Amino acid sequence: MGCAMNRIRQWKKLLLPYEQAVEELKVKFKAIRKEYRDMSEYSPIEFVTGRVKKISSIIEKSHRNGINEERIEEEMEDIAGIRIMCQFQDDIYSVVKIIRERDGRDLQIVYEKDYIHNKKDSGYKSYHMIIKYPVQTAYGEREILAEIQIRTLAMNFWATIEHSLNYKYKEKMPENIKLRLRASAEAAARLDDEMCEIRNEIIKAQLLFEEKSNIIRDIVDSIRMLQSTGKQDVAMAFQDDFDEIVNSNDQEALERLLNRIKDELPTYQLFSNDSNK
Ligand code: 0O2
Ligand code: 0O2
Repeated sequence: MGCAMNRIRQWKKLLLPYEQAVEELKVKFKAIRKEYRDMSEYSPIEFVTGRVKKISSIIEKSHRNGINEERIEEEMEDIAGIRIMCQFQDDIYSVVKIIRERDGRDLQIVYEKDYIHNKKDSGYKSYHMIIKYPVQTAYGEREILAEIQIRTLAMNFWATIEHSLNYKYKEKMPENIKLRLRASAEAAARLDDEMCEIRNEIIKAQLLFEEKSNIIRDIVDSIRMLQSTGKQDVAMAFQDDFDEIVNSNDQEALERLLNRIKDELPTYQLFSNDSNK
């Protein structure tokens, strides 16, 4: 009993820094996406997920790959896993560039695997980066290994389904299912190529939407700010103007309104004076 409790504590102690690393890395990559979106710019990151490998999968993988239990931390590279999804294949390389620029700063790249240009026999396509990441723990700094997988939405759809079938059949996947999966991987790749063809059109539409929602956010914030500075009547008048045009498709009218409100805000004058210096 005591021995079993000890094992559980050992696993917990081993996995805690990985849990922290996954949380930190998720926050960092989500922040990149938010920054682009808030600036009405295109984000190569669509969404981010992360997980710590399950104890049962760690044990199974260590047996499969002949990793000694004492060497798990040095030799198992994906106990901490981050997955970054992109809309288009080109975005994957933009994300790779962003991560490379951080090499030697908050993370260290150990090596990279390009399964986009060299897809696996299964049909699997993703870009993998193995990194070293320092975590500050109650017991001091721990440097852990983590795997970042970067893929498109279509590749993610395929890989998620294929992974669950692999889990079911292990090494004994029936030949006809294997063939179908390979064919659907090709269909996913064709979908990515098609989307790439109309990439600019899609991005333009998305940016337009993002820009409009950012302007509306700024108008609402500014009217609230006007109210809090005591200019109730002016704020009410702007609110009426806003209600009139908010459902129209007239982005220029929204921008003009925002500028008129900004002119009434003393803080904005302060900012514009600063930027003129
Ligand atoms: P937001 O505002 O939706 O971006 P978590 O701990 O929840 O942050 P976890 O557990 O690693 O993350 O992964 P989870 O819960 O599977 O999904 C993480 C984020 O990815 C969630 O958003 C999901 O909404 C988002 N997500 C999952 N699948 C898709 C998808 O197919 N398309 C899109 N666009 N997003 C998806 P957040 O981070 O909670 O917040
Ligand atoms: P999880 O947590 O279940 O996703 P190995 O895993 O030993 O074959 P290696 O060198 O450790 O090989 O890593 P590799 O093959 O570069 O990438 C490992 C991870 O990539 C896998 O983790 C999967 O998440 C993903 N992956 C690789 N090949 C495929 C594939 O053919 N189909 C799918 N769906 N995913 C793949 P694990 O180990 O499966 O763990």
